[in-house]
Amino acid sequence: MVALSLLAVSLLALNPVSALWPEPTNVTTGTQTLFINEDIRVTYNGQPIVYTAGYEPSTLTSHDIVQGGVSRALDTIFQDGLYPWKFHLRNETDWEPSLFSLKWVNSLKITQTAFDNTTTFKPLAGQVDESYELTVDTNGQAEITAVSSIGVLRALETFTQLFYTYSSNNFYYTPFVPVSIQDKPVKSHRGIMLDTSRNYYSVAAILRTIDGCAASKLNVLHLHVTDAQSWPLEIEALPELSAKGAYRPDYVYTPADIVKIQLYGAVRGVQVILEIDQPEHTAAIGWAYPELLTAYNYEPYTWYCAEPPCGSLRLNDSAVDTFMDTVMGEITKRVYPYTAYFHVGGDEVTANDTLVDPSVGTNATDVIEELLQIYTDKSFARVRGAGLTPMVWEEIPLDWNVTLGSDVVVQSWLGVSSVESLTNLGYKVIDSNYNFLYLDCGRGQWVTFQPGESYTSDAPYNDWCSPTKSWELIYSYRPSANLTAEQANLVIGSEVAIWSETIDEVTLDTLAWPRASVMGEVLWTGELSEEGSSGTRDQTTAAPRLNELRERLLARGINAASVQMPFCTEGGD
Ligand code: CP6
Repeated sequence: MVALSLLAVSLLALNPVSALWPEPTNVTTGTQTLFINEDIRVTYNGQPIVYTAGYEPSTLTSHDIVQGGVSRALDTIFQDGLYPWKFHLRNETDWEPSLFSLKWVNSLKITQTAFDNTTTFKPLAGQVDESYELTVDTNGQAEITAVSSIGVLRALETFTQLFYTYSSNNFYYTPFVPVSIQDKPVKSHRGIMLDTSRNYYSVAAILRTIDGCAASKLNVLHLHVTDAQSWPLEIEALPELSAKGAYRPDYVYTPADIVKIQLYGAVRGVQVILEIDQPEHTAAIGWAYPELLTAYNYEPYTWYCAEPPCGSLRLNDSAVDTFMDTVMGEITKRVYPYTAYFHVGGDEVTANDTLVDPSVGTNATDVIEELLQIYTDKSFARVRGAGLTPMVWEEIPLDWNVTLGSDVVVQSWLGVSSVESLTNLGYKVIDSNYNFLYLDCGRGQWVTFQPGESYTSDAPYNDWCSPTKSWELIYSYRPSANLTAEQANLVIGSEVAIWSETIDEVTLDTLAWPRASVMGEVLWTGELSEEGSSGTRDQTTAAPRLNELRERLLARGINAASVQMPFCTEGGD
C-alpha cells in the first residue's frame, strides 16, 4: 500500500505530457495507469473485429474501413520498442508502476450510429460527420462511439496517442485513465496540396503523405498533378502526352497508380483531389502537342508567364476542346467515386498569351474575360458531367470576372483581401494564404552578390522565406480574423501548399511535417484562443505536444522535422 501511493506521487511528477494532436474539443483525464493487452478484444456494433497485422482494406464498406483502422491502430501502439522512440523518460524505472500490479485495457467496444451507404458512400471531407467520443474506464474498457466510419478512424488515431512504451519490455501503457473525450472538427476541409509536376513523387511518397494526413486528422491530399515542367499522368487515349511530357518514362502515374492512391486515401478518410492545371501552366503538353499552345517557350518569359517554360492552351481552338474532352473524360472516370472534387486550375493566366495567339490577337481584358468564361464553363461541364464538383484558383473569378456556379469551390492563395472578395461574391473558399500556408520557398530566389560585396549582418537580398515559415507562424494563423461570421462560414477550410521547384521526395517529409499538422490543429479546433492568452494560441503548451506528434510520425516512417529537444517534453504537465 505504501509502495503504491509512493508510485502515484512520482507518476504525477514524471508523467509524459498528454500529447493529443490535434487537441480534442473536450478532454478529461485521470492519473491512473493501465497497460494495454496485446490480445485486446475489439467489437464493432457487437461483432468481433479480427486484428490482422498490416491489413489493407480493398473496399469502401464501413466494416472494411473500420477493420483497417483497428489493425493500423494496434500496429501503431504495439510497434516494439519504437513508439515513441525518444520518450523513455530519464530514470523511469524508478517511478514506473509494476507490470503485474495494475489493470489492463482489455476491450475496445466500437459503436457506429449511422451506416455509410455502401453504394453511394463517399468518405469525403465536408460530407461525412467526423465526430466521435472515446472513453477508457478504470476497469480496462475502452469505448468509441461515432456517427460514421471516418469518425471511428479519427477516434482510433486519438486512442493510439494515449499510449507510451514501458521502459524495460514490450509493454505499452496509458497514465491518463479515466479518459473521456468528445471531439469534432470545426473546419471540414483540412488538406495538403502537393505539386507533382516540378518534381515527380513516387507512389510510395504519396502514400506516406496520406499516412501523415491520417495521423494528423487531415482529410485532403490535393495533387497538383500537371504543370508546365512535366506531365506525369498517363492518359491511355493520348499515350504521347506522358511518353514525351514526363521527366522520365517511369515518372508517370499509371491508371492503376491513380486508383491505388485514391483507395488508399479513401479508406483512411483522406480524400485525394486531382488538379489538371489549365489553361496556363501547360507547357508540358507541348512536348507532344505544341499546336495546342500559345506563347510556347516564348522569351523573355516574364512577358508571357509567371515562371518558365511559358505556354498556355489556346482559348479559341476546338482542337483544345477535343483534347480536354479526352483528358478529362478519362481521368474524372478514374477518380470517381473516391473523390467529390476535381480541380481545373485557372491560376496565373497571362494576357500576352492571347496577344500572340493568331486566332485571338489581342490582350484586351474584355476579350480574354469572355474567352475565359466560355473556357471555364466547358471545363466545369466536364467535371460536373462526371458527377464531381469543380474547384478553381481564385484568379478566374477575381482577376477575370468569370461567373461561377454556386457549387464551385474557389481556392484562394493571395491572402485576406482575396478571401473577403470571394466570400462577398458568395463562393465557398479554401484558404491557402501564401503568407502562412505555402510551406516551400516558391520558385526560389537567386542570390546575386555584387563584385566586392561581402556578407554582413544584413542579408544583401530579399530573403523573403528563408529557410521556410516556422511552425509558430503557421500556428498563429487566424484565417477568419478579418471576416464576418457569414464570410467565415463560406471558408470550408485550408490547404498548405507544397510547390515543388525546390522540393522533391527526399526533402518532402521534413518540409511537410509537422507543419501541415500544425495547420491541422488550427482548422480542427477553430480559432478560439486559449484562455488567458489574449488572442494568441498558446505555443508554449503546444510545443511539447507537437514534439510528441513528431516522434509518433517518425515511428510511422515519416521523416518529420525536429521541433525541440526531448528535455522540453519529458516530465511536463
Ligand atoms: N505554380 C502554380 C506556382 C505558383 C502558383 N501556381 C506559385 C506562385 C507564387 C508563389 C508560389 C507558388 N509555383 N501553378 C500560384 C497558385 Cl510565392
